[in-house]
Amino acid sequence: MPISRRRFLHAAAAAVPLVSVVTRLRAQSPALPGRITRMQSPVNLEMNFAGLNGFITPNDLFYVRNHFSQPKIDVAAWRLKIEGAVNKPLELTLDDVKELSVKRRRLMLECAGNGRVYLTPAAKGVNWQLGAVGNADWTGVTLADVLDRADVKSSAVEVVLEGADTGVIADPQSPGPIAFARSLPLEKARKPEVILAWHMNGMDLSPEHGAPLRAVVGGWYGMASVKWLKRIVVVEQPFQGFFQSLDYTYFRRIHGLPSLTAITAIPVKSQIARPSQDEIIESGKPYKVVGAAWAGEADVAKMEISVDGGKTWSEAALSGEAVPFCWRLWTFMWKEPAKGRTTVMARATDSNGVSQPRDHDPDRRNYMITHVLPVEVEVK
Ligand SMILES: Nc1nc2c(c(=O)[nH]1)N[C@H]1C(S)=C(S)[C@@H](COP(=O)(O)O)O[C@H]1N2
Ligand SMILES: [Mo]
Repeated sequence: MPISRRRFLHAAAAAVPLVSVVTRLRAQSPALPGRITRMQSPVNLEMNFAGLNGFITPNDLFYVRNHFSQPKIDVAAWRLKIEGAVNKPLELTLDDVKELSVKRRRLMLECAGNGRVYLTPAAKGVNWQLGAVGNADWTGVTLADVLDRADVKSSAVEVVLEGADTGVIADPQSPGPIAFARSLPLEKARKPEVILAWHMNGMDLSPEHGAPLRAVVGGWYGMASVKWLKRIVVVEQPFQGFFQSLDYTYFRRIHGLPSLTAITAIPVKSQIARPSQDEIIESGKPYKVVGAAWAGEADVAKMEISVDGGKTWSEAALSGEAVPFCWRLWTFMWKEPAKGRTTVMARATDSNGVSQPRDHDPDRRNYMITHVLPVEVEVK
């Protein structure tokens, strides 16, 4: 059960010694509520992943990734424009958007730089630990329905999503302020897992998560899920914007030639929520190792844990049913932790038989960090 701030404050106010309140909360979840600030301006916040305690990430714990400062939007004046290679250009109010067929989708988001702090040598970019990932219920309309209304021309190849936030990039210097924008090939844009949402976990989308309307692109890294959506441009040539030709690219080998390519789908990955680094574990007592695993457009097929630094592996239990484009929680009972220092590791395998790599592939630059991460603990 999630620990609400109110419960925490209520217990504290009831004059229970704070130490015992904290101990009790930690017994349920080792992390107290709240996010970790990674950058003050623009605001970048991550969840404390050690506090993972449910399939859905509460809105106020859900990470925030901003490249520019949050735009101020007057919803009454706001319009969504759909233009470019369409037969019927549109300008929709939020109410117009809501008139289309309303869909609910459970989809997770992960920043392509999640886990960057674990790269050696230290990499450029926001130094996320494990918390730039979350899973939510979204309410909106499919991008496909919006595109159908605009009647896309047969010459179209991609759909560019443009946000209302703008800023100047220093390195390399941008031609003045540019907007955050990303494109989707038409094929992905028309998939049912791509929606334009105004509700997150049953609540109005908050300004930090992209109000009044944002894209959520299931199975792809977070940069595709453009917030504060203001314009959809259907194009007849692949888009080469900053956030997919310079930022958010990796080297794909074409006949041995490394070629900068836009990052898209999330490869298989798992993260250990508990224990965390340097946690002290009681010897001889069963310890429940918990975490989450995900696989982008595929499913998680197998989850394995090692409590001896990767020498031997045992299968962990996947909880519940697989929900497409969401993470899957897992648990592993470590029956008899033996005294000493040891390393816990987790490794997921997806439905295509692909497992997490041992090491970070340098072709991925400072993105797509999915290699197995060791968690060192002390058993006493
Ligand atoms: N307009 C706009 N959309 C954006 C971004 C942004 O900076 N501006 N950041 C992207 C990135 S890199 C990620 S990981 C997700 C994060 O969504 P969240 O802040 O709601 O968690 O939003 C994406 N959409
Ligand atoms: Mo991101």
